[in-house]
Parts: sequence; structure tokens; C-alpha cells
Amino acid sequence: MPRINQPTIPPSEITPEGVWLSRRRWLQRAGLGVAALGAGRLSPAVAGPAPDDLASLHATPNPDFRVDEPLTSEQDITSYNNFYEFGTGKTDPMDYAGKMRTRPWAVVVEGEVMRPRTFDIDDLLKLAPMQERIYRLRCVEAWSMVIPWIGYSLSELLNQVQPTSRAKYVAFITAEQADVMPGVRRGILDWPYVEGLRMDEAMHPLAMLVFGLYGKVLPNQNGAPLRLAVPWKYGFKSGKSIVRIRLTADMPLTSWVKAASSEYGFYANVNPEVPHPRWSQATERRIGAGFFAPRADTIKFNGYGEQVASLYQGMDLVKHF
Ligand SMILES: Nc1nc2c(c(=O)[nH]1)N[C@H]1C(S)=C(S)[C@@H](COP(=O)(O)O)O[C@H]1N2
Ligand SMILES: [Mo]
Repeated sequence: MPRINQPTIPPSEITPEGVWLSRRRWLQRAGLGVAALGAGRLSPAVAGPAPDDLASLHATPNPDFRVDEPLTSEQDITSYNNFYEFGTGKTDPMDYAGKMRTRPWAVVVEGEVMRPRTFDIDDLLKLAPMQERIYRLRCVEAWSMVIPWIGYSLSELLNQVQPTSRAKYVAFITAEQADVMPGVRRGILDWPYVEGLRMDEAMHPLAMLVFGLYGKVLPNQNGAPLRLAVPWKYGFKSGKSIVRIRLTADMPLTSWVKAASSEYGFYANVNPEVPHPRWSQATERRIGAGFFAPRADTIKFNGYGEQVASLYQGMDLVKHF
């Protein structure tokens, strides 16, 4: 059963849909500040587990954005994660992300825009109608999932701030809470985690701002309270727990390009013809299918070529990997 950060709960108390949060976070979600308890804001103490079915998030299924493949289980989606702020192990995010503070949460949108603005997360939840979209997620490590995300197109947000004609790229800067992020303290990457898209990619309707999955708000390990889903690119392009969005004239230096530019490109479009220098991208393993299940062929643009190939007309995608 996925857990947030309380591994000490007797299994008998765990219901199939139940997820446990720290009492602190549960109180935050319930709208009671920690101060209401008389505890200091900086107190890391967790008073003990409190049950919370992650708040449900209503959404209307969008049939135009629906991969017709079996869904990956909620358990796999929330227990096999990449979120290096919490460590490099696949279960580290599940084990440690519960302490990330997701309220209050503001998202600064700045740079090459006519109307720079700071959005509160609760306003972003109301900015556009919530849709459920079933997307493939393909990790550069050659595994994949099928996830029922909840959110809306990123363009809905970008249109609010009126990009200038100089805006050619968008950078996404994500949360850095060193006191609760063991990976940040260990310096695995140059924090904060930064990702980016070209402006036309960011405005493409498939590029999604995600607030939930499986009918509920995002669990912390999946990037609460908001993250990106860019389904035709390797998963690392979809930054989690975004706090700042900056429109720029120049291509931003993104975390993985900075860490290893020979291995990870800015575009990072899923492409079976371009191997990673240390492994093939020709096939992939579907998480939950069983370790001995046959690998599937990787599809160019992760199967979204019909929608997005035109963005790259005339570009050499081997050179611009
Ligand atoms: N802030 C942040 N965002 C991140 C990452 C990360 O380490 N930090 N990992 C990326 C990678 S490599 C992948 S594959 C996806 C995984 O998303 P999931 O755990 O929800 O499946 O998140 C991406 N977003
Ligand atoms: Mo990834």
C-alpha cells in the first residue's frame, strides 16, 4: 500500500483507498494552521499519523486525451517514483516526501510576460475546468506507466500572463525545502531542479499542468501540489512541485543538461532511434506488468507523434536529442 511518510501504521488499519499523511499535513489540509496547535511553524515534529483519503479532485474525462491501454495501478504510480530531492531510490519519494510542505504554496510567473503574476495554488485549482487525461509516462530509464492525471493544459496558465514576442522558452523551477529533502542536502543535483520547454511545446494542448491523479489531489511523491506532464518527452522533463515559471528569450540551462549534457538533451523527445549513451531506448518495461513480461517497443514521441511531430519539422532530432 502506498504510504506518505508513516511506515508504522498497522496494516489492518489501511483501507484500499486510504493514504496516510502526517498529522501536520492533515491539519494543513483541513485548513487548521500548525499555529492552531500551538506548535511552532518550524517544528519538524510529527504528532502521529492521521488518516486522510487524499482530498478528492473532481474532473471530467477528456476523451481526446485518452490512451487506450490498461492503467498502471495507483499503488505502482505512488510507490515507484523519481523525485531526487528525496533520494535516488524508487521508494525514497514515498518514504520521505510526506514532510514536504504543500500549503501555503505560490507559483511565480515572470520573465518575458506582459503581466507577471504570483498565483496561489488554490486559485490555480480554479483557473480552468479540471480534466482527467490518461497519458503514457516514459522514463529515460526505459520504464513506462499509464496514468490518469487530473489538470488542464499549461497554455491556460501561460495565456493569463500574456507572453511577449521575445518569449521563446519556458523554465520550470521546482521546490527546494532542504530541511525535509534529504537529496537536496546530499547535493545529488545542482538544486533547485529546473526543467524547460520551447514556447511552442509549452503552448501545445498536450502539455499539462497536473494537480491530481486517480480522482484525488497529487500525493507528495508525485509532485504535489502541482507538476507538469509532457507525455511525448522523457519523464525528467515533467518537473514536480513547481514554484516558479520563467519565460525567457534564451534556452534555459536545465538540471539534467547541466549534470550530463552528453546523456540528456534539452528536447528529450522519446525516440527509440536515439539510444542513451549507456543503454538502448528501443524497448521499454511497463511498470506493474511483472518483471518477466515481454518488453514493448518504444514508440517515437511516446505515441504522440500525430499531435506533436509538426513541432519539430526540419529539425535533426539526433542532433537535438
Ligand atoms: N522536481 C523534480 N521533478 C521531477 C524529478 C525530480 O527528481 N525532481 N524526476 C523526474 C523524472 S526522471 C520522472 S521519470 C518523473 C517521474 O514522475 P512520477 O514519479 O510521478 O512517476 O518525474 C520527473 N520530475
Ligand atoms: Mo525519468
